Amino acid sequence: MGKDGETGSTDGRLIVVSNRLPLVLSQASGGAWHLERGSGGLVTAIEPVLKDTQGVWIGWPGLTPEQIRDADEFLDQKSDELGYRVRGVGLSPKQQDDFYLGFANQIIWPLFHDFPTQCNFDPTFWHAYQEVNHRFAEVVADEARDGDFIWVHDYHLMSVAEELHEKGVKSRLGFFLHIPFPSRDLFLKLPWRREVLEALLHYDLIGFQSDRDRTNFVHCLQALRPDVKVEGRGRVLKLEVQGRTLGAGVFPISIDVDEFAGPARSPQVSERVARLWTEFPGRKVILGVDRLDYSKGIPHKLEGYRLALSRYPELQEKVSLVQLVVPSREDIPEYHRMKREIERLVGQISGEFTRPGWVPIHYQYGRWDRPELIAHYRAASVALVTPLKDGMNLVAKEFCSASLEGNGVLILSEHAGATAQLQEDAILVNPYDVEGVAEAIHRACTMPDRERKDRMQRMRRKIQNEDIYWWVDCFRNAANGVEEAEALPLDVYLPSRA
Ligand code: ADQ
Repeated sequence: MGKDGETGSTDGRLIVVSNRLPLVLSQASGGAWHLERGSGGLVTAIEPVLKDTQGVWIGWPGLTPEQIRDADEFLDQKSDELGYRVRGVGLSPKQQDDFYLGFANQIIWPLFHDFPTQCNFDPTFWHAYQEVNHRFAEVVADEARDGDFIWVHDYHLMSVAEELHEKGVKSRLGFFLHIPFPSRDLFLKLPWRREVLEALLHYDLIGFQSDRDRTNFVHCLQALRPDVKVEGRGRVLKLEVQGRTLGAGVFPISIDVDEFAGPARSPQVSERVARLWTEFPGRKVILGVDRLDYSKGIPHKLEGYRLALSRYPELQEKVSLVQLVVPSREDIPEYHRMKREIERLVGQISGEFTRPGWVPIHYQYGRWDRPELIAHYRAASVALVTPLKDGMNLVAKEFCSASLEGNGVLILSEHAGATAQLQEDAILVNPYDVEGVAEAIHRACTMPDRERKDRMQRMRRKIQNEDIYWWVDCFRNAANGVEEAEALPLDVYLPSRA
């Protein structure tokens, strides 16, 4: 369903399957269950379709199978209030370790983000992955009817369609990969490369964030399944697999623009923005917001900033970097090491450049609430979004949407999926090129006002036109074989254009 309530084009119900349910379940000491609804653009955009089709959302609410049995009745009651059904899948502590922290986050995540040396190819992780995908499929099969459309999300659940086919489920099946798909040479390092690729071919539609990812997927098919015929061009390619036809599409995910632009105008946020400007008098705020993850390239960014301050001394006392690092995957030792490395660099930069009355870097490890995040987006003159690799990167789009003054400059990694859409107007950098990042910081901080405004206006328009509602419609239409009314040229990023 479009944002303004236009009718979507599917017949049966929508069944969404994701590793996490978009809600947090907790139990008080007396045993009573409590539910907190999740937020975010994806939930906001999918909920109306779930309500409209009396759909179901299936996922792991952070509970064990025993706790799920206990919470089942409560979830059923809540389903009435939510307007769609929620079904929880329970995972034992061992499954949480081996499937989630193991296969998903120590194999697929690093490999698909180009960090093969971070991978721990422990075979027990693969067995847990299969077991958990099997368990998810059991719950989905229990819910599914023939006319339903089952939409599975992300790398945790690549084998669900295959499991469903083994159970004889006939509903149509879509899959969206939120993270990048790796190049052929990297994918071939996966000990279970054939199994994973074959599993994906069980979906009727496979969605990728960008043309880069889909091209990599097609190259992997050519290496491992040369019998698969690939036809067509544009948003959705046709794959012929032993008499079956499926689609491989490009659907760049986005945000609900009003969730950022609206609050950015509110008195609460406006007041906070004014205060931020007085806290940084006469200075430009350069903003970084990243989850703690090696794929986000935080140390590289800090090195680029350090070089900018020494190579362009006129920036000193005129800019401050505000870097928020959001805690994530704290159970994995590598993330602790990375945090120490970031804090060491922050300490060094502060020690090197701080002057009375000026601190070059304001580092925070924690979470901001929505108004605080939006106030920072709006107050910042420059956003430094420099992941080493990213499926999309929503921070880039959120910054543009909240940039009400319209004069923010986006410095964006060419390895983020968002680059395909924003390449004309962001300042693109290769995050591994520290000198290039330093130069981009200088360019952003000295860009004439007119140019900043023109670039930001075009990016805001693009994000508005291709928002999260557009994304949901695009995917569902493709799943229904509906051709785009207006075949828009696909945004493709090629470094030769930069
Ligand atoms: P992530 O790796 O989590 O997502 P990203 O797209 O940047 O990366 O999204 C981060 C989200 O966290 C943003 O929506 C942001 O607002 C939110 N966030 C950041 N700081 C916060 C804070 N302090 N408090 C609350 N929320 C905060 C994965 C892929 C990405 C892909 C998304 C969506 O890795 O490439 O863009 O999924 O498909």
